[in-house]
Amino acid sequence: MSGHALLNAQTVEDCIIDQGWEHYTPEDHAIWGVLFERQQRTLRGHVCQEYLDGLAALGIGPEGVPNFARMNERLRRLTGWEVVAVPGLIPSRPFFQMLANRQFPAGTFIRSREQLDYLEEPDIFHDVFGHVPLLTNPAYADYMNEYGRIGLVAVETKGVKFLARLNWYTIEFGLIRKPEGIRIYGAGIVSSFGEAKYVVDDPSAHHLAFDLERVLRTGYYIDDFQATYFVIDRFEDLFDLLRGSDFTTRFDELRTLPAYTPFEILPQDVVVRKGTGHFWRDFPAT
Ligand code: HBI
Ligand code: FE
Repeated sequence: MSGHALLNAQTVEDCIIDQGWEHYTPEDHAIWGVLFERQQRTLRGHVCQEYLDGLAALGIGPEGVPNFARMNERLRRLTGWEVVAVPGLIPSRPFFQMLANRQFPAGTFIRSREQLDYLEEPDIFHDVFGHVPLLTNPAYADYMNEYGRIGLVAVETKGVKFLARLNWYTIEFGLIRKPEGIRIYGAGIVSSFGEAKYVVDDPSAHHLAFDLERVLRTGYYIDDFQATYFVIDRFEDLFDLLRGSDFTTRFDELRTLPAYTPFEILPQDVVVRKGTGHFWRDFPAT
């Protein structure tokens, strides 16, 4: 399917393609292995146990690019989710519709050896290694499903911007507090060598207790490490927050309120760790 056709794709059926697993080359599988091994080492002791349990339950390992059909046999049995192949970023409506159907859209291409560290668009390593393992966790799986359902409301009520922030600060860059310490669960961190090291080693960023209103009002930059990460206590809390909200009126209200920058700490914030801001010392004052 061409990029142009995809721009107008409005239905789930328009966006789903065949993974074509048999077409991956030995080099593709080797790149997966390099990424997998390196990231396993980086994440050890820093990623949440639910993530590691998911990897194991789905049989995702260093051998090569996962075969969606085989992975889906296990995933469907665990939480009713399945991974479907898409040609890259897809429009919001079919994206949310898939999540509402318990279908997770994943890209099929894998980065080249020259791009191991940075990519403009998510590839199969980000989508599958980053996102799919936690879909084996019932609470996380339900949250993702509810996010899709509310996303469909957002498409009709000009609320996608707010849901994108929620997605950013949970699914992509979320942290979770465990008895053993702060752990990573966001796919954008899990699948990134640089950001995972930064989260573990660098004291620059703030860690703030997750608050739905706060997150819906906080902007973000897509091309740098985060200045603030929001910390949840349990995956169940995310689902409960969404289910208890009337989002139609919420979006109307949110549009009238100013946004926060990713750099500031507000008087009402519950600070888990105050960052040094060192990484952004050259940023214009906010
Ligand atoms: N498409 N493949 C893909 N993956 C995404 O994460 C994605 C998308 N299209 C739209 C979209 N995300 C955003 O609209 C939401 O995250 C808000
Ligand atoms: Fe992602």
